[in-house]
Amino acid sequence: MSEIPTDKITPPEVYFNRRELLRAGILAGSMAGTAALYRLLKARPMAPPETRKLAVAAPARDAANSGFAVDEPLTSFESITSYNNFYEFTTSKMDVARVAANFKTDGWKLEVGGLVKNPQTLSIDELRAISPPEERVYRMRCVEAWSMVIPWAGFSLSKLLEQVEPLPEAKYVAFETLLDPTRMPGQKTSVLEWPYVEGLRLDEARHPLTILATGLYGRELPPQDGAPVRLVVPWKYGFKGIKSIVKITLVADQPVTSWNRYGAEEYGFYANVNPEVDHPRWSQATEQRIGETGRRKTLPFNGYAEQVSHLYDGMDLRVNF
Ligand SMILES: Nc1nc2c(c(=O)[nH]1)N[C@H]1C(S)=C(S)[C@@H](COP(=O)(O)O)O[C@H]1N2
Ligand SMILES: [Mo]
Repeated sequence: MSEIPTDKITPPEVYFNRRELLRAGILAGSMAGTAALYRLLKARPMAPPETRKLAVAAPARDAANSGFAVDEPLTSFESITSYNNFYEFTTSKMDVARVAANFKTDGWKLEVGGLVKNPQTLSIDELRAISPPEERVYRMRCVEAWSMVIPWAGFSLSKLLEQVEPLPEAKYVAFETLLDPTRMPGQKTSVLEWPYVEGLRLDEARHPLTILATGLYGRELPPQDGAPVRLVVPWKYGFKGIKSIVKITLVADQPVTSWNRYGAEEYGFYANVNPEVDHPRWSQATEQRIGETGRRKTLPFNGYAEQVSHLYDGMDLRVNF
């Protein structure tokens, strides 16, 4: 916590929701309870705010109109970095930060190739040099029906694609996470097939809302959120946002994706947020915004319909879910 200015530290009762407080056996609002919670937080290894600060460009003036900044309260840094899905480390959300804490990303290389004119292998500094990190405040809706609002730092994937120049035969973009069970202990289990893979149609990948993020809350991504670089596609379920990417390949055919391979009836390739198409085992009509009590209505395309619905004109979204 030492590098966060004191005035930026959110009191825990603000970012832990009531259920978490009750589960911890602590009554919100009481002085004794608050003191006990501070002790609990000190005792458990918190999300590492030690990642370096990033220079993040202010959002464009028309940001709100184009969907680059959502006008809803931000989810706290602590919640974003302590409640995670990252099966390469553990399937236990509240433990990802601890298990991933020592994940080193020094010397990271991102390979971009396939059906392109200029294949490239980039360091993270070279990647950031393509376009300075911009702030993008997006809703994130997990398929499990919880959601957050996250201030990412990143840039439109389209800028990287322009640089490698896709060939006319390229129709999809395939993404791959690092495969290294010595550094990612969850890869010693077979909960998923490794490496984690994801994919987008080329026009989805080129949409200005689709970003490669290298930071959040003005700092480099911590390991648990996908350091050093992850995909963010705000109108799709969170699992499309593949973390710790080492490879991006332009391809002709729809690529295999991890969750679709795991269960095609439950997880489609498109995975656009859609309150009208339920998961076979639960409703997608509402969601739990982390840090709030009560539920919110889930919005078509996660609230980005104006920006993206045209990409799916003429498609049956119940078939192509
Ligand atoms: N490589 C990889 N990427 C992943 C996952 C994962 O397990 N492995 N989980 C996905 C899921 S299900 C979600 S909801 C988001 C969670 O991102 P967050 O932990 O930063 O909130 O990451 C996605 N990206
Ligand atoms: Mo998710």
